[in-house]
Amino acid sequence: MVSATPRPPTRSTLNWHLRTRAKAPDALRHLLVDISRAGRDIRYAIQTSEGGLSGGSNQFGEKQLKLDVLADQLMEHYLRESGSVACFCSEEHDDIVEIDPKAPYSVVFDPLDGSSLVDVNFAIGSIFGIYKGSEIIGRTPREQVAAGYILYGPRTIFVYSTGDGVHAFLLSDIGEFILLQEHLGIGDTAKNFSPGNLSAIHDNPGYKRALDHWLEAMTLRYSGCMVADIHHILSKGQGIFSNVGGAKYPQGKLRLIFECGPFAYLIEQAGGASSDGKVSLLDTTITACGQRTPIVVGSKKEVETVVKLLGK
Ligand code: P6P
Repeated sequence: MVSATPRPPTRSTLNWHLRTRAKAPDALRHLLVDISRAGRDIRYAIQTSEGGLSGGSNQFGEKQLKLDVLADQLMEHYLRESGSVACFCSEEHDDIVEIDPKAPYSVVFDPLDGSSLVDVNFAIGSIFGIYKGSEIIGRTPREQVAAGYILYGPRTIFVYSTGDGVHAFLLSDIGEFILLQEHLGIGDTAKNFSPGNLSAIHDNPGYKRALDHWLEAMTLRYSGCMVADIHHILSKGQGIFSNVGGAKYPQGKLRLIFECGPFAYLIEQAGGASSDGKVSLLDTTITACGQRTPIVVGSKKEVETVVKLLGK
């Protein structure tokens, strides 16, 4: 007799979780597994490729490392191979890349966030967001049907949400992502703070007020890689991450489309909050690939406190 509720296999794989827990449409399930395969190959490239500059620059004028280009090529390869991608927007491409307008999904991604930290052997990551249809500009991050990241640290972790909680998987010895934790949650109060673009305190008095507030009773946890720093919040179940405007980056350093939007989706799915200093980042309209936005994400009560301090 076939059991009514599917029992988890001995090792709950990402594919099993997407099919039986998330109940993701097949095309989305396959796309997420393909993105995880790109992550598996990017991790191998990080561990085995030579370092150094590629000689090129990205749309932001940032010098590209050979690894930036390779990670982008690997992600593009798997997106094209999936057959499910209408177009994509990558930090390493100047504009949106069309693939197949009849395909069901569009993907935004930062193929290797924090890549400048690879030579100091810090954890770095890939970030992605998925939208239904072939349009990205004009959408809001709330319209994402999935978002996630792959963290390349001592362990390689794949984290995703399709709108029913945030779930983490560990890359196993045989190259499969095996379920590590379901429904990661974020409590309302924070003990740790992760302050990016900290030089902004010199010309953003609200950010200086927030820093003084954090230094009173909280503990700094900051690596310089957004993926690692926000994974710290999801893993510990508390914390606050920020990167807000100052003289050098008036809107903060981070991009809405492939950094802040996916993380706002994940953090709010885990019970936390996100803000651009005024409203939830999920409700910010995407107007351009290179659009930057202030970001404050993490424990709900702490985000509320910091937004008040920024706006005073
Ligand atoms: P800051 C890495 O280059 C990155 O894009 C994010 O991963 C990280 O949070 C931020 O920049 C670091 O900013 O101001 O600390 O150098």
